[in-house]
Amino acid sequence: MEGIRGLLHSAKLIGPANSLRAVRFARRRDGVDRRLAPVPRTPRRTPGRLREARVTATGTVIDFEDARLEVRFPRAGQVSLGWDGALDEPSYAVLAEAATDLLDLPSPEPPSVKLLETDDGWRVIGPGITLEVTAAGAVTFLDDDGRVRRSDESPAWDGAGWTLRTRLTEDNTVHGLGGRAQWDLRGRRYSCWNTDPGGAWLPEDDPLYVTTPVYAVLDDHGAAHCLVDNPCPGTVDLTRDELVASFESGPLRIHVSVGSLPETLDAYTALTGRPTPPPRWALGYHQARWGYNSAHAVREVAQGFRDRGLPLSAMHVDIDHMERFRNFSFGEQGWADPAGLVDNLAADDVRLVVIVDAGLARDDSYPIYREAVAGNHLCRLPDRTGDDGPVLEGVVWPGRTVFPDFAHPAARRWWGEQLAFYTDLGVAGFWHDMNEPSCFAAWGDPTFPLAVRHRTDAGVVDHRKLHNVYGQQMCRASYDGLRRLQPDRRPFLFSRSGWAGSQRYGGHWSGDVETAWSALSGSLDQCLGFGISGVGYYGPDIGGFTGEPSPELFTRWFQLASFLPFFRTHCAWHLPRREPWEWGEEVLSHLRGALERRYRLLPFWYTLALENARTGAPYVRPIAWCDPSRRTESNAFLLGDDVLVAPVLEERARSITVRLPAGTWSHGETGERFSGRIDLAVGPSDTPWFVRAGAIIPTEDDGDLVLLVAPPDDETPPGGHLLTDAGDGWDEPHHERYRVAEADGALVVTREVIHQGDFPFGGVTAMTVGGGQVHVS
Ligand code: MIG
Repeated sequence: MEGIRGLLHSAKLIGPANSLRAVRFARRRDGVDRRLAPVPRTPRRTPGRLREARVTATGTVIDFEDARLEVRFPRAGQVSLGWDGALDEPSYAVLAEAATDLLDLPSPEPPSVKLLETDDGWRVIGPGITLEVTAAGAVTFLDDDGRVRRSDESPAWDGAGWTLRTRLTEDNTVHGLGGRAQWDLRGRRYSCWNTDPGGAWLPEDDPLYVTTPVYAVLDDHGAAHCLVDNPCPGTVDLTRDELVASFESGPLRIHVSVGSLPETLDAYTALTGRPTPPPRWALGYHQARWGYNSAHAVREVAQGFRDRGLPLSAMHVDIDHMERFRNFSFGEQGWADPAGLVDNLAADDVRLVVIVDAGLARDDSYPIYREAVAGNHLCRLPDRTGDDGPVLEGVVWPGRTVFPDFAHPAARRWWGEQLAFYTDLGVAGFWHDMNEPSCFAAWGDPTFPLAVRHRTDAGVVDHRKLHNVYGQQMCRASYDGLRRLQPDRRPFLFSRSGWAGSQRYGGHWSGDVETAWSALSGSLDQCLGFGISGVGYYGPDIGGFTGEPSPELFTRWFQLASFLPFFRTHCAWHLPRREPWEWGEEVLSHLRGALERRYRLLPFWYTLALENARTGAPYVRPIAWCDPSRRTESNAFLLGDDVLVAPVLEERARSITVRLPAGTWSHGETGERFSGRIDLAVGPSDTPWFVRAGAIIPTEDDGDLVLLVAPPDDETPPGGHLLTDAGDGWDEPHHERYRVAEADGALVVTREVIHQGDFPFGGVTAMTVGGGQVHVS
């Protein structure tokens, strides 16, 4: 929103005093940035002619007249390319460099690489992937079957900036780029600059909070997945028959994996870090709201769930819990006994999750601010000579606000220690907001001045080079802090902003998604796109953040989110209450159905979470996961490999058309068997879901493990598996595998324990999806 209308809108939201400050901030920012040296422009440069190529200890070096290309093979089917030393520059994405202090890193042997001279350049043959490099520096990527998976023109430099063009065929689709609200991204140009859209977003809005240059290009054979490992400002232009990546500065460095979609995500998360597994409770239902303004209000809501027999795993408190919007505080009024609140919730097995903003109140009476100043942990502006100048002051909820320099190792460590305030009280989870970073600015980009200096492990850089990883480094600081504070617990953390590798620290949520039917499917597209970008744990604000959903829209959103990893209702303070019983008895019965199904399916969700942490396979998978020819579809999705969900995404829908992937599928509620394209009637309580024939889905009932079996068809039965553990901690999960067979006219499931670990269930029984008898042996 621009101009006067935008100003008025934000004045209403943030109040008159902060609006005035926002004007002053924008003016000061423009002043500071006017002195910023522009990115130098020099004549366009290309690599020039190829001179020689040789194999080195780590890969291959190819020298051109005016540039050097280095090629490394981190693992089979994956290749890293860097121009002019880019592969040796520090990375926030790649594990070896960006690792959290606490991870053990394997150092792989360099793989064997062969170099062959061709008519027009060199062929570099690595494990599972071959490059054809032309004399001009164009690169074609081939898989082991000799199929072209990707084809790049030779790059071009313009001063510090560069452009890389990748050919697209007409039937390629492109997905990912962080948290975009569209599945197939072709036809538009995308900015890579993390942005708080300020207000509510709709699917057509871009950029949003997470804009990582990571994407998959799909065709009938599978995927070419690519990370452009450069956090500097850039764009990805998909308006023509090519993908044009242009960056203002920073390393020209890409990591490409080829193969099936599952293989490429495995390779991507091996390189940039496996997703951290959430504790088990985080897969249940979360109730949030901006506006729970006392411990009493929180307790009352939790009680509302208990009184009605509705399951609940966590209550979230927004900035309302803080004393004058100060991180690491509880308000003096209404929040006198936070430990008591935690205990009270714990009695019902409910956890408390708190919001943490990136900024800190600037106030000498606030001890955390004084410590941050004393420890020199805050972001600074340059002085006249370009050295460290005054501390950056922005405007956020506390009014005058300063910001930790999360790029700085000592600041990260200090920040991590502050979380003890919450963990000592028993707070179980952390919700990171405003870390794009976001500031109230009356006009222009609502973030830091670009001139802000960040003290990274590898020297001082200005905000242009750090902006996109600020949120990710905040997560790193919190995650490492939590690991130190509670070594036996798995951190639960989710963040509005992030970048490549954020999955090491936690998940994301939608941020301020608009209340609209288009945003309902937009939030599913965002989930699928995050999955391609390496982040599995995601969920939207059910009902949308800023509007009043109709009971129907709320119900459909709740039903969709009950099939997404992060299942949470949230909205802005000025809206009516949204707890499940606020909608009347009829709606409550639909919501109760979704909640109860979710909790029955928790062993399945937990298996997906632990699988995600092992292989990077997202919980929520596009249909293209099993059928690349259906890569444009995003109105239905897979959970794992064997469950298909066809959510109702349209207003007043009375029926829904579902195209089942190959084979027979059992309806999740009735057990009725279907295949191909079907039309199904849907009532207000229905969210059609199906289980693939022969699959076995772990569910639970009253402490028992219940194996849900979809009767096999003529195809080979895939069976199923279970990963589980004590619900938290770092012990190797219990792993068992199941097969189903028919014996004497009855179905029999056999269990095979692959790794004996903590097994938290009483008995083990089985039944068919429709409730029919199955024996367990
Ligand atoms: O400027 O903390 O996206 O979930 O309720 C708004 C108040 C700040 C934005 C988050 C939203 C949260 C709200 N925050």
